[in-house]
Amino acid sequence: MGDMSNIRNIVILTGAGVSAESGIDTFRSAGGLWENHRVEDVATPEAFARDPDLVLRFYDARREAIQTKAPNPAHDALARLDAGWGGKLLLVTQNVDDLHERAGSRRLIHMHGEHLSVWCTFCDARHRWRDPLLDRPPCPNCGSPALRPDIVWFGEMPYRMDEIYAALREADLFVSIGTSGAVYPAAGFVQSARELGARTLELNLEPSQGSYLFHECRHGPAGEVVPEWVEELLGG
Ligand code: BJW
Repeated sequence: MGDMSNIRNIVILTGAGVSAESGIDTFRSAGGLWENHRVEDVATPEAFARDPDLVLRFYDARREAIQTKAPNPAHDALARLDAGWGGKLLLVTQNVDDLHERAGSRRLIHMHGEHLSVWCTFCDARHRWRDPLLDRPPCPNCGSPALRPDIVWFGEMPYRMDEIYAALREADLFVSIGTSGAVYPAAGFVQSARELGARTLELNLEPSQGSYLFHECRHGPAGEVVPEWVEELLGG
């Protein structure tokens, strides 16, 4: 990966491809999650207002499913990097599963929310949550039946953007793993990182639509290319 001796601060962006080998569907590939659902029918605030049962059923099923899945060697490697890297490191995930934290990653931001969190639209509280929402359970804080998935839908602001851009400003290396680069603002991080002086690397199964924006690309399954890259970085 060229000269790595000057790398101290790292920002890593992950997407659905990092969890694919754990058996969690990606969004846009053939056979992907959204082949059976139109995005605008399930992943917008308008869809939730129009047909809350449809949206809640969709998320109840996925919340249940992720609890039966386990981290794969890509998650494990990123957790080893977090534990072993002396410089700054921030793992920004677009994923709403909890496999990074179950693998042991600590310096982690879920920019698109989490399946295992709910948000009360009445009192604004958030709670850890594993059960279905379809039967409208009361908010543990205010008692209102107003819980929704704590997921960032289209048109909503992703979480903790100030912290993410602050980390990008300090980054010497930006690495994008298993994401198609189709959804903004995450898809724009590579350009921001480059403009701010970072080296940029893509690890993905195949070239993404933004591959040309990276200094270097490595293609292959995350469960193989991520551990290889992490060992290189920790060993070097
Ligand atoms: C492997 C692999 C293996 C497979 N190993 N790799 C025009 C221009 C710019 C922006 C916009 C625009 N029009 C609208 C917007 C904004 C919009 C947007 O980007 N839309 C695009 C469709 C154009 N963005 C937003 O609305 C965001 N908010 C925002 O911009 O706020 C500002 C604002 C506020 C108010 C008004 C206006 C602006 C919010 C985006 C929220 C995204 N949420 C979702 C859904 C969550 C719900 C759910 O989970 O159901 O998050 S979208 C969905 O896509 C999910 C993901 O996190 C996200 C990214 O997908 P990802 O991870 O890249 O998955 P895939 O499937 O696309 O790719 C997988 C990749 O892995 C592939 O490349 C495979 O090859 C690879 N792969 N197996 C390695 N084994």
